[in-house]
Amino acid sequence: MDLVSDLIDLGSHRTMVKAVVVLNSKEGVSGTVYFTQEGDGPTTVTGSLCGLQPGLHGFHVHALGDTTNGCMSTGPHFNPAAKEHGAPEDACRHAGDLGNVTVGEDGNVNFTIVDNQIPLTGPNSIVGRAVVVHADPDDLGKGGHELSKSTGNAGGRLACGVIGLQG
Ligand SMILES: [Cu+2]
Ligand SMILES: [Zn+2]
Repeated sequence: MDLVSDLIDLGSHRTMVKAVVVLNSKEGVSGTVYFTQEGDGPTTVTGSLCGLQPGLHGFHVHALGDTTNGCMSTGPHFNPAAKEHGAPEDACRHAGDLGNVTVGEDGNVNFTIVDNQIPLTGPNSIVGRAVVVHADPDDLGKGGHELSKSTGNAGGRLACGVIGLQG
């Protein structure tokens, strides 16, 4: 089935919204992440990243689409419900808490995440905010570090980009 007939099948009250972010960094990390959402359903996140150290890297939506000072000006994790940091599957989490991506020995990762807290429309839309990939694993709020409940102690901000609408 091609894209046009897919859109028609969704009907007038179930529209498909798409967004994309291109990530880059001085450290040589790059990648592209796509977002799609049908109606009020979950958002599917499909990405590929390269140039990372093997292992786990924290992966979040940060509140601001401001890269005037690189990834440092993208603000904290997107948190419209004013909760503590957590795992994607936790009831208590920031909306932007997408957990970790697991990078292979070749420095690359391809991943798909399906999540209910990162809509592409409405008051809590993530469009215009930033995706950030971190240097270290996100401890998902459970590491006992003073930063666990705010950032997951995920370390430096290696790469980021601003989420924009896609046609
Ligand atoms: Cu982050
Ligand atoms: Zn968080």
